[in-house]
Amino acid sequence: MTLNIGVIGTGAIGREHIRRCSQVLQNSRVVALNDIDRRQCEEVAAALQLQAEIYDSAHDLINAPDVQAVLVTSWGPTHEEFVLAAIKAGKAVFCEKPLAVTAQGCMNIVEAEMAGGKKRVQVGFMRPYDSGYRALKQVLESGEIGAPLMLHCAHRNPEVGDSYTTDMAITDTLIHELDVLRWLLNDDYVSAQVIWPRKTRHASSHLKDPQIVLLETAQGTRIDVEIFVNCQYGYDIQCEVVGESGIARLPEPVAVQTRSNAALSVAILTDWKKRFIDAYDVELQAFINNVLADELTGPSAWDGYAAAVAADACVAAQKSGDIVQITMPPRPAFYQ
Ligand code: NAD
Ligand code: ISE
Repeated sequence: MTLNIGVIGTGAIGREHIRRCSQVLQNSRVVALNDIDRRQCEEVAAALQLQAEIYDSAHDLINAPDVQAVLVTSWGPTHEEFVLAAIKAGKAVFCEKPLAVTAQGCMNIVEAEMAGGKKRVQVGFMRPYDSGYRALKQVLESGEIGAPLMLHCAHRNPEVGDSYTTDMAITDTLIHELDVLRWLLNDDYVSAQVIWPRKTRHASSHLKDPQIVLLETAQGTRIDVEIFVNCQYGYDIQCEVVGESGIARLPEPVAVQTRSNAALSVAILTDWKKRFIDAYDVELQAFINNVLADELTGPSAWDGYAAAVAADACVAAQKSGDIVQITMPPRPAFYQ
């Protein structure tokens, strides 16, 4: 069986996912494309030799009879509208992070999905599909290092464009840690605080960079995440768990070590697309398989909501400088 997919948004990650769904993964075919910039769809279709219909309206794509599942890879503020439309059309939808730009927007999706009585949404949180994070979780669950007491994490990008704003460090960047750490610890956040180191001269005048987010979980684990989006040297994701009787670290991506010119070196990646390339493949293959098997099991609309609630608190903490409480309603049985 082959799943016919329609993709809304043919920018950076949209193109990556179209390539995967049409050239890398099993049992999928991209049959429809939409973007507010129609030329981009034409370019992608030509570059990948796709036989895909190009729609001028995302809603027409969602409702097209031959589109069985929708990938939403457009700009964040459009996600809520397109995911709600896919749910209404009774179609499975894979939505890139963030599920919606506010917690209320995510809750609207949760409510619509529950009202429809069936899970149709997978959020594009790929890190739980990364082999490194999976191995780290296995160590934690084995009990080898005891209970997790503290986590020291970093999310570093070499640079960002001028349109990147201080709150995007939370809603666009930290959101991955907000999801994966909650999954890793099997815990929820109860408070957030943001503190500001000296600003780098490489950040644009309106951007505060770096920043450190301090999180506390319901079980009392303390987490610090450094977000540094103009670090210059590479795309670097770090996660160290300090347990009662040992330390566990996220493995580095595989890279060849060289000895030359009187130096011992290992290259550091610079492109986020490469750092989690396998995880993106695995998450989307899981989505395709699960839609075909009629049972979604990946990061859910509830996970999207939980990350958004924490993100809202972090943005409030950025603005106030205070420790902001994070309160989640109980998880509905639908998402157990
Ligand atoms: P991008 O700007 O390169 O692409 C976004 C595309 O959406 C553009 O082509 C734009 O024309 C299109 N678009 C905007 N409004 C639209 C509308 N109303 N209808 C149809 N198309 C519309 O951005 P990107 O880097 O590809 O990011 C897209 C989404 O994917 C964002 O939500 C981003 O956070 C997420 N993302 C996730 C990851 C990840 O690691 N999971 C990585 C990068 C981006
Ligand atoms: C980007 O949108 C992503 O989602 C990447 O995974 C992330 O690392 C980067 O910081 C974001 O800008």
